Amino acid sequence: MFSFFRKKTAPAAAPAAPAAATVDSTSVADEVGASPAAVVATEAVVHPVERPQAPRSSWLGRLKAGLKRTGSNLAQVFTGTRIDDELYEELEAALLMADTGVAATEFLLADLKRRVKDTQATDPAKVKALLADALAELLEPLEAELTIGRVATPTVMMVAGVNGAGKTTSIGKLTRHLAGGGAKVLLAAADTFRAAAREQLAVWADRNQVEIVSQAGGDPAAVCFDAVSAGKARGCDVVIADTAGRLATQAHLMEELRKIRRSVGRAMDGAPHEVLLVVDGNTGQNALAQVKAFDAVLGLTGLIVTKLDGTAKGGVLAAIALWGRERVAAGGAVVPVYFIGVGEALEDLETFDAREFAQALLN
Ligand SMILES: Nc1nc2c(ncn2[C@@H]2O[C@H](COP(=O)(O)OP(=O)(O)OP(=O)(O)O)[C@@H](O)[C@H]2O)c(=O)[nH]1
Ligand SMILES: [Mg+2]
Repeated sequence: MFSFFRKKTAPAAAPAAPAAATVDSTSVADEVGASPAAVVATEAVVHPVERPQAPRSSWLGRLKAGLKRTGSNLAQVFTGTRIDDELYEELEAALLMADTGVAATEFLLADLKRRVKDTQATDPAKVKALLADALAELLEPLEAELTIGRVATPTVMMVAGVNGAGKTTSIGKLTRHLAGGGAKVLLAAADTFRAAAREQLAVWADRNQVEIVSQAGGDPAAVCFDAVSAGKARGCDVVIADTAGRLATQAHLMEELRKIRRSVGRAMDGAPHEVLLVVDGNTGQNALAQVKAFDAVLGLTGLIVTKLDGTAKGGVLAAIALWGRERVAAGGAVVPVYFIGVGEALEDLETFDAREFAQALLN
């Protein structure tokens, strides 16, 4: 089993990959109704590259800087000397301003009041610490490590999200960590319509020296089928499909995602093993709406929340966590936040830590 973001050193030498150059995908194409996908960049596959990892503390600084405004708005609430209705009203407003949403704000306020009562706190500064506890506890179920090779090999991941959420960039960053850890990665450019999208993914594949399956203007489901078949045939550890951005309201495009999911399942039993949604942390409550809508269509297994280094307010994570609780209460599984994005560079992807996040938010 492979576990990422824990493993800092690359293995000594990667076995040379077979120089497979084509995918025999005639039957594939027949099945999903498209011509075989072209395979590009098929040199020796895994070259674990040891790049210096940014220390976690500097990453946390960027997160804190991104969430600064929320932090100072929330901190302002606790500068008085009394714990009274006014404090709770100001806190409610600050949480709503931070994109926490009505339900999660109500949940946090009720939880906080309970904690204040239990601890008989009298100092607003103590209430702030109790809020950090309440928030960390709410967010805690979102913490999980993405593992590969646990269920099957290759581990097949499908990545979806609205336009510009940061899917391709996040895949590039993730690939870097996977390849850096010695995993053999294959990327599938399922955004077949835009040449720029294919090229963007190809650049990430090139940088990370991994293979990519890509095809101009073809059927995204066929490309993914071919990629998974190639991943199996070539002994890859991971296959990651980068899909085109779309709104959850575009029914035909959501249907296309379903089709991709199905064709991946036909290429390999049990695949996709991960269905990841990438959401832009700046989109506030809209991010929660995206999570719900994509989950309803695809059945999500994890999230990547990007752009938390910018003007994001961060509260939406609490809203997502509350939604997750309801999902679990209804018999579903947790949809964890595997990673958060805190910048555009390769190393700007980190695992989600509830306590750190709560502290960054209440900076
Ligand atoms: N600041 C910041 N920018 C990011 C982050 N993640 C992605 N971006 C930027 O967001 C923009 C869009 O990223 P893409 O990866 O192309 O987004 P996408 O979801 O693949 O977009 P489409 O394929 O067009 O739907 C790029 O300029 C990225 O550099 C992040 O964590 N922080
Ligand atoms: Mg993209």
